[in-house]
Amino acid sequence: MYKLYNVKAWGSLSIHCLLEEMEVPYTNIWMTPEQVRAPEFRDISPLGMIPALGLPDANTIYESAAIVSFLVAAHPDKHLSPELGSPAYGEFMSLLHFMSTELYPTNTIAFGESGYAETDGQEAFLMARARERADGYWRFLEKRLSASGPWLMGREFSALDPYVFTISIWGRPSEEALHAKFPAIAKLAAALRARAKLKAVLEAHGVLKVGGYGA
Ligand SMILES: N[C@@H](CCC(=O)N[C@@H](CS)C(=O)NCC(=O)O)C(=O)O
Repeated sequence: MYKLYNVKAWGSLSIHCLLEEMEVPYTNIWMTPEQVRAPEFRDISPLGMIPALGLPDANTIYESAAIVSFLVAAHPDKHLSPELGSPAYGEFMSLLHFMSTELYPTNTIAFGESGYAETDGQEAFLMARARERADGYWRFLEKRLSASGPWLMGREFSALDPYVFTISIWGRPSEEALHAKFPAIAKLAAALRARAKLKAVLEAHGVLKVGGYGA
């Protein structure tokens, strides 16, 4: 059985949604930010980060994109990605890695959590530049969704959708403001919130309603 190390409305939300959509057995381990930051947690997740997923053989994997890739490859019968190795799978992987290596960390900096700034002025500068860059990334996703939505892979819901949804709830200056700027992202978020399999999870993370993260 999988073990999900989970913090409310943190990056583990996307994996939590994926496990629910897949209907595979897992144990959910709710953690506080303090528990995540405790040195002992690094024995499980070496960078001290969420999400981390314990595998049935007791190894734990980390990095959200690696966890998504692992789960869709381990459970191809759940159809939460295009067929492994197909051209559409290549497109899926491009989007997944774009989101994990560009959008996610840029968003973290836009939040004021760069870890690079020494002064408030530097932090404000970094936040403004990161928000601008994140807007460009959202525009790219918005364009794709407007042309071939409602989901990131078109008509088929996939593991990419809870992933982008999770980043969108952290929208800056707010989720509402992100939705006002990017209507196709707002539409995806509404459609995801309407999925019966995800309601309980979203409720547990406090994000069933728009703006739940900042509330
Ligand atoms: N590259 C990592 C980033 C994960 C990440 O930034 N996680 C944040 C929560 S959303 C975290 O665990 N932060 C630790 C902390 O704030 O102490 C991934 O994609 O899994």
